[in-house]
Amino acid sequence: MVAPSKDISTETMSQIAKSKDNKYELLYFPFHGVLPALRAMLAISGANYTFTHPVDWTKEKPSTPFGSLPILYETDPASGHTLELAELSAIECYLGDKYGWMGDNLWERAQVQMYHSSTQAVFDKWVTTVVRAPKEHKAQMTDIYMEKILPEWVEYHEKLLMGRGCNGHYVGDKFSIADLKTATTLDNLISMSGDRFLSREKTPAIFAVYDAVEKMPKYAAWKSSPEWKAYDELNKKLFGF
Ligand SMILES: N[C@@H](CCC(=O)N[C@@H](CS)C(=O)NCC(=O)O)C(=O)O
Repeated sequence: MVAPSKDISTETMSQIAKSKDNKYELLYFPFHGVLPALRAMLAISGANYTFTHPVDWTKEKPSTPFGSLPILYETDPASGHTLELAELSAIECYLGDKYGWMGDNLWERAQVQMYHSSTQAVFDKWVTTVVRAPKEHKAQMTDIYMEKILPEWVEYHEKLLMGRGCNGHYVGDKFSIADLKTATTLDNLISMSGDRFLSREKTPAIFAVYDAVEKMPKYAAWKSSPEWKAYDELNKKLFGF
């Protein structure tokens, strides 16, 4: 865990944030958790980055902004100054802006955030309703998720992507963090529900997004790396998906 610089102005921070030559450290637990899209963003960015894990989380927690992970540390090699950014969606949008994955204008950016947020929500609901449910309510909460929450996300996203021409993108004809969030979340959703709701036959438009992301060479390389597989293994062992 790098110590963030506290004695520099927000103007200096903003200058540092503009550079693509900075070194990133992304701190999170050693499983996928909520990070598949964020880790993939760094993996495909071409940036200089490392993925690190807490050594003793109980001790480290109080010195983090909100007592939770992920946190992105970004160090400017010239000055040695380090910026610290917490909160998953804030980090994803920040990197999305930096690498051109937020659409091409203000309205497209808002649309990208809208689709990204809807998909993040369907995953977060799985965590809050099912993963964190007390043992005696788990089956009931799983039913609620499978009968209502997931099918609703599937139905609405399939319909809107069909309406956009089923071209593999949520906004325009360009890759964005909305596409990436759906592709990475789909791995989890399929792991939870098999082909009950999601398949190339039932949801071709959602799969067009998935396939477009999977075809990106840097993304494919990241997903077949030993590091990705180690996160996947621990995720399945701890959470079953
Ligand atoms: N609002 C935070 C929530 C992140 C979160 O829930 N992190 C969990 C892991 S997925 C965490 O840090 N848990 C450890 C703890 O709360 O002590 C975000 O979006 O980044």
